[in-house]
Amino acid sequence: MSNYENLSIDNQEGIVLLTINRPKALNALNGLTLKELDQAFSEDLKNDEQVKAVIITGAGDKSFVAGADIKEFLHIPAGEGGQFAKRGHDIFFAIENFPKPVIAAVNGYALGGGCELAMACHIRVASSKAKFGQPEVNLGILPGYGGTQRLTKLVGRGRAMELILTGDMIDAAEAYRIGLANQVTEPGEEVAKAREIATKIIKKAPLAIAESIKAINACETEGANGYDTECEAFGMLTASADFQEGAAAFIEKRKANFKGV
Ligand code: DAK
Repeated sequence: MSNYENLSIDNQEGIVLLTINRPKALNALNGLTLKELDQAFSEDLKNDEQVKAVIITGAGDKSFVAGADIKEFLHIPAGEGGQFAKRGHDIFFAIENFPKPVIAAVNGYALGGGCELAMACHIRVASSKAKFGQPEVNLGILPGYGGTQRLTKLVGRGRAMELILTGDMIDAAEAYRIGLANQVTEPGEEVAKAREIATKIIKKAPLAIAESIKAINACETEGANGYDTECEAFGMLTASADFQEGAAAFIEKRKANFKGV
């Protein structure tokens, strides 16, 4: 595992708690933090067999991630913004397509790039103190890490239009009501709830989980036929040892012992 400056990684029984650790800047995503997220999701956590699930949260009790680091991205050379957006998209795709479950434990502000990071995760658990928003229009830009797409898919076109065009923040209860948050907890309990969900998921057959993530994501991938992806995945899984084990365990009325093959 790499040494990280702005991320802390704590693996407990296969569930990694990844904390974005820049509390003085409300955990804003600067270039180094993005680079470290890329390293974590494209290599370190992906290739580590001891890692079964990841929970992302923010350091401190005020903020998950208050956006991209405004002081830093102000200095992006004119004409290079599109390139920066593409690099950011690749990092967020690595999270969205991560083959093990990724859960956002949103402990406070999830604004701009922070809301986009939470949306790239597979599931979002929010503290009742959390606030979500895409305030980029206040700065003269638009969401640049996939927010126009993921928010629209999660909450629908009308609500995405309202949130992005007004730049308004919404609280956790409203995020839950519109489908942006999966669950809301008392403050301070969001990581425990995310851990409870992750614990449940990692008891299932790992290949079935990875293929489910892939097939669900295919629903929203341009050019992919999600039904074809589902058929292929189903074919592969019915040939897996874990399918034999799962079916045998059901018939023998015992717990399945999945091996991920
Ligand atoms: N960037 C940098 N520093 C930030 C920050 C941010 N996004 N958010 C907060 N901070 C810093 C503040 O500057 C302050 O630092 P000091 O002044 O103490 O040095 C410290 O964190 C504490 O913040 P506040 O004093 O403002 O705390 P409050 O409780 O008063 O207010 C707040 C909390 C979250 C309401 C406020 O901090 C705020 O409005 N923050 C900015 C929120 C925001 O607009 N976020 C969206 C940023 S736009 C790109 C792709 C995507 C993006 C950019 C580029 N490319 C492809 C190139 C994404 C853009 C965004 O996310």
